[in-house]
Amino acid sequence: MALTGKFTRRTFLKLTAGVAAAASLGTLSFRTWQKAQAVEKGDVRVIPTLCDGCGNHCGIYVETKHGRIWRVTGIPQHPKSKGKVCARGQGLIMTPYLRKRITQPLKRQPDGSFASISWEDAFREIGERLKEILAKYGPRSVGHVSHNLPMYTWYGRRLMAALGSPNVFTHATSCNSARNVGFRHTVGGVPGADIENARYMVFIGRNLAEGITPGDVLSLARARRKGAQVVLVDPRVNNTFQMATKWVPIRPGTDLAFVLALAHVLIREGLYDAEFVREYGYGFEHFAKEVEGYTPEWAEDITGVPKATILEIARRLGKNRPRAFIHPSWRGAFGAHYQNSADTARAVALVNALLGNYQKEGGLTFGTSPGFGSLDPAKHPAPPKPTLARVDAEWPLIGDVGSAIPDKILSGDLKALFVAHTNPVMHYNNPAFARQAYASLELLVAIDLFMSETAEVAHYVLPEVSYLERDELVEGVGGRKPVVALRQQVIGKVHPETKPAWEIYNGLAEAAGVGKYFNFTLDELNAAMLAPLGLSLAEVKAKGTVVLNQPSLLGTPKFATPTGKVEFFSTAFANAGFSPVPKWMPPLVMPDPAKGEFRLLHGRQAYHSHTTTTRNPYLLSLSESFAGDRLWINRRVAERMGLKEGDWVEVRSEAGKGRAQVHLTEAIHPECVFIYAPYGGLGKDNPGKKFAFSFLDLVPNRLDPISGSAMVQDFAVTLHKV
Ligand SMILES: Nc1nc2c(c(=O)[nH]1)N[C@H]1C(S)=C(S)[C@@H](COP(=O)(O)OP(=O)(O)OC[C@H]3O[C@@H](n4cnc5c(=O)[nH]c(N)nc54)[C@H](O)[C@@H]3O)O[C@H]1N2
Ligand SMILES: Nc1nc2c(c(=O)[nH]1)N[C@H]1C(S)=C(S)[C@@H](COP(=O)(O)OP(=O)(O)OC[C@H]3O[C@@H](n4cnc5c(=O)[nH]c(N)nc54)[C@H](O)[C@@H]3O)O[C@H]1N2
Ligand code: SF4
Ligand SMILES: [Mo]
Repeated sequence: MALTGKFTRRTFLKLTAGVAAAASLGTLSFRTWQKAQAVEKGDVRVIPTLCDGCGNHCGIYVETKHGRIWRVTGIPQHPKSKGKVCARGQGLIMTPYLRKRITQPLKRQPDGSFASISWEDAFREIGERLKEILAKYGPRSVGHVSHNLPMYTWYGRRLMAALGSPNVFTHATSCNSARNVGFRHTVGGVPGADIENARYMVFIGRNLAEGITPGDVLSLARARRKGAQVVLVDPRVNNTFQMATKWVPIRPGTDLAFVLALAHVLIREGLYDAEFVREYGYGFEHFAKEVEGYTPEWAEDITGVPKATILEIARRLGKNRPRAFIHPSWRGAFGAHYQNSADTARAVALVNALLGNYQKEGGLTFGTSPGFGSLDPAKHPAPPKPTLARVDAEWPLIGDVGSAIPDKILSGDLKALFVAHTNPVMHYNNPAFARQAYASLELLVAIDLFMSETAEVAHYVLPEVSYLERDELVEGVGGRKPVVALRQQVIGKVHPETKPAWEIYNGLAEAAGVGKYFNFTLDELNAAMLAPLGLSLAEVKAKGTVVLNQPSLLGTPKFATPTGKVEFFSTAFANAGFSPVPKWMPPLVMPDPAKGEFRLLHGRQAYHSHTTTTRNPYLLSLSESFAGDRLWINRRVAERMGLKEGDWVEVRSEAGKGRAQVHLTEAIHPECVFIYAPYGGLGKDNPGKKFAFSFLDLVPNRLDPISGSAMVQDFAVTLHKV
C-alpha cells in the first residue's frame, strides 16, 4: 500500500492501522506524509535525542504526529548542531520506515542465501559455535568491530573482556588514525578549534561545509562576519570556499613539506611564542634544528605552492597568534592517507604550539569528559581486564588497527568476529580483498539495519531497531564546557522482531556463558554513569542535551603526554623506531604526470554519509539531481586527453579499477582526479553500486607502520576512455 498525492486523515488512519502498513512506506510516501502533516492538526510530541547520521551525533528534536516521525530540528545547546541539522540528518529520519530494513534474525545457508531464524535459536547457535572456537583457539581468536559510538564500544569491550579477548576494533584506520597518532603523541590528544573567535584560520584538507559539522559551519560564518581570514589548502576547491578568503591548490600528499616550511618561517623570523614554547615545550631545539633546512623555496619545489604564499601564511599566522591556528582537521589530507600522514599531523600540532594557541580564545581547545560514574562492582562485577596481547600489537603507537583484520584472519589469528554498526568489508580495506578474508571466518555475526557487504558474508545477521526506536548509553561531548547527551527512543518499534543493541549484547553474553557480567539494564547503567554528576536519567531524558555548569576550560593547558609537555621531540616515536621529530618524508608513491599518472583523491559529499545514506532513496535521489558521482578532472588536462564533460573513463590502479563519468573543472590541481566517496559497493543490496566506483576498490592493501592507516591515497591511477 503506498500513499498517493491526495492524502487525507482517513488514508492516514488506514495506514497506521497496522505495523505492516507502516513498514511498507517508501520514500515518496514519507515526503507526501510529511507535507500533508504540515497543514494537518495533530497530536504532536517533541522528543530530544541525537542524530545518528555521522560521528557528530548532533543534538536534535524529533517531532512525531500521531505516533509517526514527522520533523527534525537542532538543539541549540548541543555543541555539534548548535540548532542546525544537515541534509543527511533531515533525510535520515525516514530510516525506521525504509523497505530494505532487516526485520528478523537471519542465518546464512550452505548455498549462501539467508533464512530467518528465531532470536532464541540464533543466540543458542552463536553461543555454541563461540564456545567451540574459544576451546579450540583461545580468546585471542575472537574480536569485536564497531563504529566508535559509546554504546557499541562499551558493550563490545565488556563482551570481549568477559570472553578474555583484548581485540576491540573501530573504523579509525580508514578514517583518521594517522591524525590521531600524530596529535596524541605530540600534545596528548586531539583538540577542537575555537573557530568563532579566531582571526586567521588555515584548513588543510578539512572541509567543514561537506564533511559537515553544522555548529562549526555556523561558527565559521560568524567569524567571517567579524572579519576573520580563512585559508583553504586543498588540491581542489571544496564547498567551504564560499566562506574562505584564499585557496591554496597544493600538490596532494605534500602537506608535510608545507607545514614544516611554515614552522621554519615562524622560527627564523622570531614570530613564534617563545614564552609558551619555553614553558610548555619539550625538545624544541631538536625540532628547530630539523626545520632549519625547510625553507619556503625548498617547499615550493615539493608542494607547488609559491614561496611568497608560504611566507605570507606563516607571517599572518604569527601576527594573529594566539587567535590563529592550523585546524587539527578530521580526516581530509592526513587522516589515513599517506605514509607521511602521522608526521603531517605532528607538524600541524607543533605549528599550533609555536602559535601558543592551546586553551586560548580563538585557538585550539581540549574538551574534557563530564566525569561519568560506573556500575557498583559489588552488585555488577566487571570482567577482569584481558591480559593477552592484541592481534595487532605490532603497531605500538596505536591500539586499534581495524584495517589489519583481513590480514589477521588470513594468517589464522582471528576466527570469530562480532560486527556492529559498521561495515568493515566495504569501508576499511579494498572490499574485494576484505570480503574474501571475512568470508573465511569460522563465525561472523553482523548487527545491522541493512544487508551490508559485511552482513552478506556473515553467518548470522541480527537486526537492530533504528536510532529513532531505541535508547543508548549517555555520552559526553567536550567543548568549552562538558556536555552530557543522550540518544533516546522517539517511536515504538516498527518491526516487532528487531531489538536494541543492549538487548542483543545481553543475549549474546548469556548464550556464551558470561551473562553474569551483564546483570543490569541500560537504564541502570545510565543512572550509574550520571550519579556523580548529580543528574537523574529522567532529567537527561527530558532535556536530551545538558550543558554542565563547570568552569570554562580555557586557561592553563595540560598536555597528556609522557613528559606532560608539547613533545617537539617524541620519545614514544623514538622507542617505536621512528624519527623522534617530524621530518620530511615523501608519500610512498608519487604519480608521474609524464606517464599519464594521477593521484585519486576522494572526500565527503554534503548529502551522504559514507555509503550508509545511499540506502536512503531520498538522499540518493540527490546524487542523480546533481550528477554527484562524477570524477573531477582538470579541464585543460581533460581536453588534452580528448575528454568531454560526461565521457566515461575507466580508472585503473595496481589494485583494481572502476568506471565513472568525468566532470571537467578548473577547480582541481592538474595532477589528481577526485571522486565523492559514497558510491560503488559489492553488495547485492547496495543501491550505491549503480553509481560510480568506490575509491577503496583501487586502494592496495598496504598499512602504514606508524599509524596502521590504510593509506587510502598513496597510489597512482591512470585513466582510459571507455
Ligand atoms: N557529509 C558528510 N559529512 C561528514 C561525514 C560524511 O560521511 N558525510 N562523515 C564524518 C566523518 S566520519 C569524517 S572522517 C569527516 C571528514 O571530514 P573532512 O576531513 O573535512 O573530509 P574529507 O572530505 O575526507 O576531506 C576534506 C578535503 O581534503 C581534500 N584532500 C584530499 N587529499 C588532500 C591532500 O593530499 N592535501 C590536502 N591539503 N587536501 C586534500 C579533499 O579534496 C577534501 O576537500 O566528515 C564528517 N562529516
Ligand atoms: N567506500 C567508502 N569507504 C569509506 C568511507 C567512504 O565514504 N566510502 N569513509 C571512511 C570513513 S571517514 C569512515 S569514518 C569509515 C566509516 O565506516 P563505517 O563505520 O562502516 O561507516 P558507517 O557508514 O557509519 O556505518 C556503516 C554500517 O552501519 C550500519 N548502520 C546504520 N545505522 C545503524 C544502526 O542504527 N544500527 C546498526 N547496528 N547498524 C547501523 C549501516 O547499515 C552500515 O552497514 O569508512 C571509511 N571508508
Ligand atoms: S552532521 Fe548531519 S548527519 Fe551528522 S549527526 Fe549532525 S545532523 Fe546528523
Ligand atoms: Mo570518518
